Amino acid sequence: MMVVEINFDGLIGPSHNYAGLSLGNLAATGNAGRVSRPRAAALEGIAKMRANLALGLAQGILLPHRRPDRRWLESLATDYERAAPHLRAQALSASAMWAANAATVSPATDSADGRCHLSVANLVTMPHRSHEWQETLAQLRIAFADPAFAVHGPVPAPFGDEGAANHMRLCAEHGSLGVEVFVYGVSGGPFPARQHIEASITVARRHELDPAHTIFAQQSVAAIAAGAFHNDVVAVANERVLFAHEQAFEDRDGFHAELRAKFPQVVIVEVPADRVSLADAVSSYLFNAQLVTLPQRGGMALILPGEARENVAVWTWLQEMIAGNGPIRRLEVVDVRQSMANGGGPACLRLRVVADPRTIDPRFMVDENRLDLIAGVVSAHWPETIAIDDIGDPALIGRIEAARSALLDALGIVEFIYT
Ligand code: SUG
Repeated sequence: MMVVEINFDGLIGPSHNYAGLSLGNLAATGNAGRVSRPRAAALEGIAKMRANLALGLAQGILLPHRRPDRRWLESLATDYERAAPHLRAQALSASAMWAANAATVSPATDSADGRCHLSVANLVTMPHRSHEWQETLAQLRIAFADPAFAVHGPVPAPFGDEGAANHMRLCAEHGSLGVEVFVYGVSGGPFPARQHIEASITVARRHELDPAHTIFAQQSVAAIAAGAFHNDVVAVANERVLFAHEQAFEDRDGFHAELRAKFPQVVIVEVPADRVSLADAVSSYLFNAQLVTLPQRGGMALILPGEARENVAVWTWLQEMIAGNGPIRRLEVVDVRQSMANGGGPACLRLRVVADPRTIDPRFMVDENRLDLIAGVVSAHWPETIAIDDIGDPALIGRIEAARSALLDALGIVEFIYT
């Protein structure tokens, strides 16, 4: 069995727009009303997947959901044509692209039953994301139908669960026993805490994790207030490395001590607040990088958004880090500007699953040829632009629905409906 880390990227859907729906996500609220470019957005995401393939990484894909979500509107006793403007925008959002919020994943080695567990995230805090889980779950059930996996439904409301964006795993190598870190927020600041400890504990129990290898850590109140609506905006882990901002965790010292006790090999690469402020970390998405182990060359690379290179404090710090002797040896810069303007960086766009690729439905794995096919559909069918005033235009809605159908046809995937 060949167990590797596979990154499943959410393909950016044809309804990608800037409606400013996420309170506490400064990029999304700051860009509200801007004209979006769904075709360019999806092609940027595809280019990122190609760059990861070129590094020798295994790459999967999750598909855009039906938008507008007519079933959701029906459950609210309305339809797209008659719905209030805010409900229309919430029904149309392409937010399922941020696959780091699709589910929390525990590899088979960490679970008492020896299966890889996936718990779909309920995303209940934000209305536009609260209706994602049904189609995500339907897809996960297809992609991970093999008995090597256990796919779980959502944690019940009102306990907010935002999936892998608030979960990190440290291990000697991907296929060995890991320590899983669940990061939760506490309400009371200016912005909502989207991950509740009750949800994190539920997921850990369902995944049959060993408490000796599990940590629950509170995200810092200051980080949420600075716009880090998910922990993956201020920290990322890969194998034995934790890369984090000094102010990411409420009890930094206590968390480090527990982590060192449970995983003595850990290497903590910390960025001091006096070198990079929380504000710079949030605006540059320095920590929303994909931290990956390079299969061909060894060592680790940080796959960063272009915005990190544009921030002088961040780029200077990164240059010094690379010149040193740390575990992160290489910086790769990708352009995901369209997603970034809604607060989604390279790491938000992907869900990591450690598994044998042969146990996954091959329609959810991609190589260059399959990406060519997808890029062809995107170029032919995705709208070039969406202005916020267009979202009531029936012609645009027809185009969005037809674009997604064309993609499913091209990939040979029948509609995934949650039942
Ligand atoms: O949930 N933005 C997303 C961004 C998610 C980023 N994911 C991670 N950090 N893993 C969110 O806030 C904006 C959509 C809008 O306003 O239309 C949005 O949902």
